[in-house]
Amino acid sequence: MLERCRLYVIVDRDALAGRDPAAVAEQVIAGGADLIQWRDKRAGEADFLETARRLRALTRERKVPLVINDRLEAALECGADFLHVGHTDLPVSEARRQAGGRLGVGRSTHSIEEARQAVAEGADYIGIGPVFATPTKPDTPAVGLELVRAAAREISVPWFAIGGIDREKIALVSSAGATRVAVVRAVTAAADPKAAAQALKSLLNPATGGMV
Ligand code: 3NM
Repeated sequence: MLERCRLYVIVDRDALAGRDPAAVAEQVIAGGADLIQWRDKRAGEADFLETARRLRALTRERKVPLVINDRLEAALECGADFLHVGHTDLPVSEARRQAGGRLGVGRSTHSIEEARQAVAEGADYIGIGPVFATPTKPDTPAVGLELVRAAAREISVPWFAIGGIDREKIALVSSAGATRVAVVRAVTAAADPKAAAQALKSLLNPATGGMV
């Protein structure tokens, strides 16, 4: 399922400027997003879960896998496909155990050592970043394109370059070897999220105009 995923869009409440997460997700999927994550670091549990359920209904209908950031209970309750954990959160194997095998697990990594460790722990996919400095994750320093090159050389599970990637910078991460990217602002904060997703997707797949 993840093998074919190229454009991963993280719907983060903080980037939406008050817009409805499900409405934005719908446009993003129409623009070609292959994977959707729901992320809200500040919402209360009930609020988070309510949106998670709406996103689950939408993504199920559109046949797009849903990832839940960080909240195992909500991921199980809404019937998500994956849980995404940060490097300092639960180890992948522990998250998988607590989910009783009902969720795939993705992990953020910020160095080649962390990436290797996540793969060894059995992550289904990993994030590699932040490639460029980003206000969406302000406390994590940029790792640069060298880590993208290293991942391209040796990481065997699907991996997504993330952090500060937009229409201009996507060419840099592609030429460093990334075939998958994850974004927040470049798509969900755009005036036209569908067009923004289409543009990124076509830049990832220049030969096919984004139809892969
Ligand atoms: N995780 P934007 S970077 C949520 O490196 C997140 O693990 C990162 O947002 C990591 O596309 C990041 O707006 C923020 O820069 C990505």
